[in-house]
Parts: sequence; structure tokens; C-alpha cells
Amino acid sequence: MLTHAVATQPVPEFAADVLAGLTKPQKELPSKYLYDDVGSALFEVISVLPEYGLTRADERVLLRNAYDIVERLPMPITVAELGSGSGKKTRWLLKALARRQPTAYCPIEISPTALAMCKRELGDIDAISILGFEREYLDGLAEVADRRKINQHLFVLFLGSTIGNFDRPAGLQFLRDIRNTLQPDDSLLLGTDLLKPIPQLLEAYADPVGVTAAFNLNLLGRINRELEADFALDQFEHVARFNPYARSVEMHLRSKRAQTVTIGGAGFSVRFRADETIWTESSHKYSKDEVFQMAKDTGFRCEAQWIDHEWPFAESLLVAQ
Ligand code: AVJ
Repeated sequence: MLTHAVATQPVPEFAADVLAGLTKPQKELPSKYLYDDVGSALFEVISVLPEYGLTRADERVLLRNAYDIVERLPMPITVAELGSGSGKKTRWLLKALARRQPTAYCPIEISPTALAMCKRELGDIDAISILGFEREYLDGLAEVADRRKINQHLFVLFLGSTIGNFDRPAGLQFLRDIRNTLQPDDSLLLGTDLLKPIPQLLEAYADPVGVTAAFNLNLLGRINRELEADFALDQFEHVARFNPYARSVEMHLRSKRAQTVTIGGAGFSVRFRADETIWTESSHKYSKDEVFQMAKDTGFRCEAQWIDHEWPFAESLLVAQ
């Protein structure tokens, strides 16, 4: 029986990424490492915070418009979702699809825990069969595309504004990569959080209860657990700031004083100056017109868009050209 924390990512890759990130002039850590079991559970809590409207907006648009969205799709169809998370908001789309035809749903997730949760959450919908892929997004998508039957159209879901974690050029490249695994008339439903007043954005990423701070600090906790490091979590603090050039909210961890940390499992030590930060995530924010342009620039056409006005958020249907 294992009682210690089990590394979910192969350790050599995690160690290499931590070494590379913490030896840059602006120290950084890849945001994908925020989502171990603890981080994923904390994100679920973030998504119910009053200050963080993003997840609820995403769910509302899908709930209100599921039939309208599904009606625009060519049949028969296979659904592939990039980063299923808990799978909760996908329910409305799958139910609407199931009314038209029995449908295969292929969630693609690197986290086995999230994949299992998603199968449990969505396993009860009639006429939906679930086939999960424990893969990186593009690898998983290529595999789903390879298995498709000749007459099947693919419908890819990339929800929750996860694209916002890429900077703009990388986001465009990612859309191009998706497009290149698709055929004309396949489609992509893309969720994007829209620009809103800066104080509102900052509150969403620095909530008064401190859940987002815990989510961010857990990354150092994870490095301690999985890479035998000695980060003192109380010597770092969570910071959210708006970057007006990138139009993104950045999360950082600020060192409260000069200190040295040893990451035994990666074989190095690193010095922090007082107030020096580690940049852990960016969440880019878009305008609704920008999404049309992004589609055009990456081999898609934006065929329709649904907006939540309570918390400005867009769901856009991109059709491969
Ligand atoms: C799940 C990537 C969309 O960027 O808003 C929430 C993650 N980070 N609070 C986001 C997150 C801090 C979230 N995404």
C-alpha cells in the first residue's frame, strides 16, 4: 500500500521543467502543473466563488443554447473534448446531441483523476458512449481523428477559456494545430472569457477567501511533495496583476524575502531576491470580434457566437474551411 504522494506526471519531465523555469531571468513555472489532485480540487472551489464568474458563465451559455448549437452541426458526429475537467458543463450539449442520434464522446485529459470524474459525471446519459483518452490534447485529438469512420464529422470542444492560458501567438498556433487534424466541415466550439473592467478581473483572480492564493501556492507544495524541495509556503504570497499589453491576468508567487530553496529531486538550488516573483499562469481575455479574426487566421470560419452578458464570455462555433 502506497501512503506517500504519487507523482502524476513523469518526474524527469516535471523536474526538467522546474529547472528550466526557475533559472530564467523572470522565473516561471508552466501552469499545467497547477492541476494535481489538490490543485484540481481547489479549482473546483474557485469555480463556485462569487468573484470568479467564468465557469458559471460558460455553463449558462451552454445550458441556454445547447439545442441551438447542436442544430447547426452536420450529423453523424463524434465529440472530442480537450480537457474535460469534471465534465459538468458538457452534459447539456451531450443531452441535446443524444436527442438527435447516439453519440460517441471522447474526453481527452492528462489527469486520470479528472478523466474518471468525467466518466462518472456523464456516464448516465442515454445514447452517449464515453471513450476516454489519457493523453496530451493534440495527441489525443489525432488519435480520435484516426479512428473516425468515413462519414463521421468531428465536433471538438475546447471550453472554459483554457485557450487563455496560451499567449496570443501560441493560442493561434494551437488553433492551427487543431485545424490540421480536422477535415472541412468539422467544427470546434471555443469558449473565451471576454475583457471586462480590470478591478473585476483582479478580484476574480485574488478572491478575498484566498482560494486562488491556495491554488497558486499549491504549486510550490506540489514541488515539495514530488521533487523533495523545501519551499516554505508562508514565505511566498499570491499576486494577481493585469498585463495591459498582453491583455491578460497574470498570477505570480512573490518571495517575501531573500531566500534560497533546494529542489533535491531536480538536483539544484535557487536564490530568490526579496519581492522577486515566479510567474505561474496567464489568463488572456478577448473581444468577441477578435475571435472571428482568430478563426479566419487559423483556417476556420466563425459561424455563430453565443454571449453571456452577466459575466461577458463567448462560446464560438468555428467551422473548418
Ligand atoms: C481554467 C484556465 C480557465 O485561467 O481563469 C482560475 C484557471 N486560474 N483561477 C483561468 C484559473 C486562477 C482558469 N482556467
